[in-house]
Amino acid sequence: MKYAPYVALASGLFILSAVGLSAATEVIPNLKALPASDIRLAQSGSSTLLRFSTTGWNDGVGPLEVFAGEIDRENGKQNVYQRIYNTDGTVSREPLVGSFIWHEAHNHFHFEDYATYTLQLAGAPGASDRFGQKTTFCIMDTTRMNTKLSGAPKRPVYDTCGSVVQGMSVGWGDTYGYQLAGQEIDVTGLADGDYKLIIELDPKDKLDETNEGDNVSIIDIRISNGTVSVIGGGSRGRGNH
Ligand SMILES: [Ca+2]
Ligand SMILES: [Ca+2]
Ligand SMILES: [Zn+2]
Repeated sequence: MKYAPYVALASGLFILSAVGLSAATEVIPNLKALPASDIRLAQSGSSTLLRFSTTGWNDGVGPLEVFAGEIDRENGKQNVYQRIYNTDGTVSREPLVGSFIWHEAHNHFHFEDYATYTLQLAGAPGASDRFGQKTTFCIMDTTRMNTKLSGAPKRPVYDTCGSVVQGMSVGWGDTYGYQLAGQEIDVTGLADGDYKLIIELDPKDKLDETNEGDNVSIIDIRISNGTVSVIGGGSRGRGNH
């Protein structure tokens, strides 16, 4: 029994450190994709483009924040890390989540692998899918979605397209308007018919979120005689870059 006090002391320390760890809980964001909005056909030279607005928003418990790190010597791109905070405002961890790349047409840095756009022939998936070009984003608070959520600021926090820090606050969304470069799928020569326009956010699951299962939105559209109409699942977009 000589060593019993030491055992008691050791287990007491263990309990203290376990309590200490649980006091600092991570506040993790959650991206959600709204259905595409402002859907229209536009002619560009000899190409026909399906243009649309995209809104993703954060209904998680913490901000989505990414920041630029060092240049990756392998690919020459700027590494981007996600900053995950604790409830007490301290930083919990900063995992590597991708790259910032310079977007010539937008004239600012974009976060890679933020979203993918797919047009799928309804009833025959895979038969005639068309894809948007690689979609990159400047992430920022452009659209107030639900500022009644716990931790949601009343005003935008990430209000510029930063070259070092970008983010999306709790309760805020980021809308990319249909007129912006990249907000299109080439539908030249596509047969009239019903299609599903699918938006997937964080398709490579680089960003840590509370729910990885709500990142896809689908809207049913009909393309006929040079016009496009929504036939199900729609919503109206707000705000713009
Ligand atoms: Ca999500
Ligand atoms: Ca994710
Ligand atoms: Zn941009």
